Amino acid sequence: MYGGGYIFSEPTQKEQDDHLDDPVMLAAFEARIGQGEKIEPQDWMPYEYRRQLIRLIEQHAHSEVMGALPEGAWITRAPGFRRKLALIAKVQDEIGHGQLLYNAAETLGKPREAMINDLLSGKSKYSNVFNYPAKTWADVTVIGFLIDAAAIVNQVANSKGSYGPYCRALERICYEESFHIKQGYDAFVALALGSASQRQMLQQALNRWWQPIMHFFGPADKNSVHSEQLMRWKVKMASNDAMRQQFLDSYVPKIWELNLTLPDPYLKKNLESGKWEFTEPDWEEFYKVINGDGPCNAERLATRKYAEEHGHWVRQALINSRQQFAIPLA
Ligand code: FAQ
Repeated sequence: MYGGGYIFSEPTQKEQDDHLDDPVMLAAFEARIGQGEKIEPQDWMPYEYRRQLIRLIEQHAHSEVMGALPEGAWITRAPGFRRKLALIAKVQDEIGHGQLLYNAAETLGKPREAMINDLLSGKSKYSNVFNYPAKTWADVTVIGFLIDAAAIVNQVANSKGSYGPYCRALERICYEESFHIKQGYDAFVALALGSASQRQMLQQALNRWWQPIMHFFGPADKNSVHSEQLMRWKVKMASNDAMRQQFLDSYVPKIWELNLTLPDPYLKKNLESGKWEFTEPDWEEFYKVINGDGPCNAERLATRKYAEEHGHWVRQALINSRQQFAIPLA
């Protein structure tokens, strides 16, 4: 266990009912959200708002930390010193994003130790995309360009949401992600304009990642469990389908202009509706992956557990030195 086996106790049913049954408090809360006010940690909030935010921010934090693993494995193999430096900086940033997001989730009352325990035990989810292997350098460029792009679509929208600490964390994350996407795009274009074998390697990586990227935005709206409530409370600022459409709109043309193809013969923009049409991705595969049975889930969790266990002495040394020299908490 991390941090001495801290177990987070969920509020009791009575505590939930006490809040949910208070229509005056709930109406005042919803009015504030309607007026575009930010909700801050000390403010009253319905149990379900708190619970949903913890779930979503925690999953997001885990995704950043787990998301560093596929690219992190390529630091020693990045082609050339410039790419290596950029990749090291990016991977470090992703871990920093995890830190910002764990801080935001902690403001809602769930301690970080409990979040890490839930990640390591498999109780908490993290993004589907990080359970696939980065087989070649081209996979790293697809992650750096298109996964970061997908993340930006989601995060820019949600940074305008209702919970202050999450929005502020997202704003800062978006600044850094906009650098990441530049380095990802640069590396992606370098392969696209490179030799025949570089183009082939890129095309194969694109084919491998397309479906996980389509899954990234979550199930179709009609099957989304949480969207309706999260959108009403302005935690999610657009639905899964709307974000997927926005991503397709912005990035498919950038892929096509490099004369690359996407592995979906039905992908096209319907000029009348203005909507992208595509083959429905395999949702069975999606649920398998997010429930722990994807190609790399076991490997990723084992790597994370190894880091937790072998990093214990570092955390302990930091705690000891803080106590010894009375270093204030940042
Ligand atoms: N992966 O009812 P909905 C990044 C689950 S950061 C795994 O539609 P919701 C940076 C969902 O949790 C990437 N699970 O869910 C980076 C729920 O399960 P639950 C992460 C998924 O919450 C780049 C169930 O399906 N970004 O990439 C996924 O309304 C490069 C039902 O679905 C965020 O976390 C999925 N893709 O909408 C790092 C942003 N989709 O909890 C390194 C914040 C759905 O009931 C390198 N999160 N599920 O057991 C969100 O905006 C939302 O949570 C969605 C899902 C949009 C992901």
